[in-house]
Amino acid sequence: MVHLSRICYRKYGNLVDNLRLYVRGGSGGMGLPRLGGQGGKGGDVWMVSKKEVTLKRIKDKYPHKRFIGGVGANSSVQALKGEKGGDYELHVPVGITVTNDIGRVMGELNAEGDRLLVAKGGQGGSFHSAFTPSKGQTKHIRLDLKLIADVGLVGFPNAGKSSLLTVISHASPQIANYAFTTLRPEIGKVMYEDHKQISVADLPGLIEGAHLNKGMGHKFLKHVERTKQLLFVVSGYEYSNQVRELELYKEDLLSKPALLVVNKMDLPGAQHRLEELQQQLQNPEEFSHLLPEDMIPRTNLAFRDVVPISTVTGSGIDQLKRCLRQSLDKDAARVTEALHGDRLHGVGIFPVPKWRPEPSRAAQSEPDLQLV
Ligand SMILES: Nc1nc2c(ncn2[C@@H]2O[C@H](COP(=O)(O)OP(=O)(O)OP(=O)(O)O)[C@@H](O)[C@H]2O)c(=O)[nH]1
Ligand SMILES: [Mg+2]
Repeated sequence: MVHLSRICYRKYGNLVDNLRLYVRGGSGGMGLPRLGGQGGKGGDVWMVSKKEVTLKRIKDKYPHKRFIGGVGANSSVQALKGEKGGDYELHVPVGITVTNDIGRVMGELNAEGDRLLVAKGGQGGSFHSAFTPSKGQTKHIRLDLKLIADVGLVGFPNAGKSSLLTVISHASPQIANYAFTTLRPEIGKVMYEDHKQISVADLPGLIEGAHLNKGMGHKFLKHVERTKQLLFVVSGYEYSNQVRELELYKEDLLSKPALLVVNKMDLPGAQHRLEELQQQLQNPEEFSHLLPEDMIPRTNLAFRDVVPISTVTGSGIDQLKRCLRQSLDKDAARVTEALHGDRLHGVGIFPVPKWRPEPSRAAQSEPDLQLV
């Protein structure tokens, strides 16, 4: 059994990032023509966000994925106005976009306890409808997770992204010496001594032409969009091609904080490659002649840290975990301070700002390179 579940995990990955559901409001109750009685309204279907819920849990718990509001009570001699049918409340994760069948966004659930009405119950039968009740709304809706992980692994096939996830977390993605071993995102949790966790998404390899949908192309890039920070994994000098691919797809992606990991430091010649890479990062224009004109990144991406590692010997792994944590904590503090500032503005207090937004990467002339 354990073996079987492991096979399923391997094949399908552990992430459910979207779910399609059938929702229907309850039908209204029958009216009572003889006494002019009105049937009860059908129950509505609501999505309510809760922190502890995941899409995977919904999928496992409700394999039928059908959610229907209660039927309104018929009008009777004892109760001329029939009782309303019960509302159905489905608990969904925080950070969800809900779209209908034709792709129109119905709403977003961004904070614990947010509620969204997705299917209204039908009206009870009454004088106006010749005492015939109406049916509830019927819809297929789609739930999409807005953010799949704190950190997304970006790198060419075979760079060692899945190997890295295996050594920093308990996840066990498939590892093999051929391209495109990973076809779906796999999420691993990195644990820290203070019990804080950060989530890291192992993504399919990125190849040249991904912005034109080559390889896993757009599927890959969509996942990258839904992570807070990027961790580039290279085993040579290929980072600039990847930067260019992201840039060609959506320039905004490069405004995410990024770190660089140089993997396979156990292999012969790795130290020499690392030194060259450092020079390239410090003076990218000196190396631009090595790339075709259309593959030279226009944005000078400044990595917050550059960490040499080996997933085989374990060297540099603890450093990397520290850097990831620091980088996420830094941004979390920035967001909290910004929110705090906004709230004070709301009540008419204007604090002197203690932080300035980071200048855009394109505007930075010197890369903020720090080798650890
Ligand atoms: N020598 C050495 N080999 C490594 C290291 N890390 C990974 N590898 C090997 O590199 C190969 C590819 O590793 P994966 O982790 O599957 O690479 P990936 O980036 O996930 O590849 P895709 O899923 O195809 O994109 C495997 O044969 C690994 O054993 C390392 O630090 N040193
Ligand atoms: Mg992989």
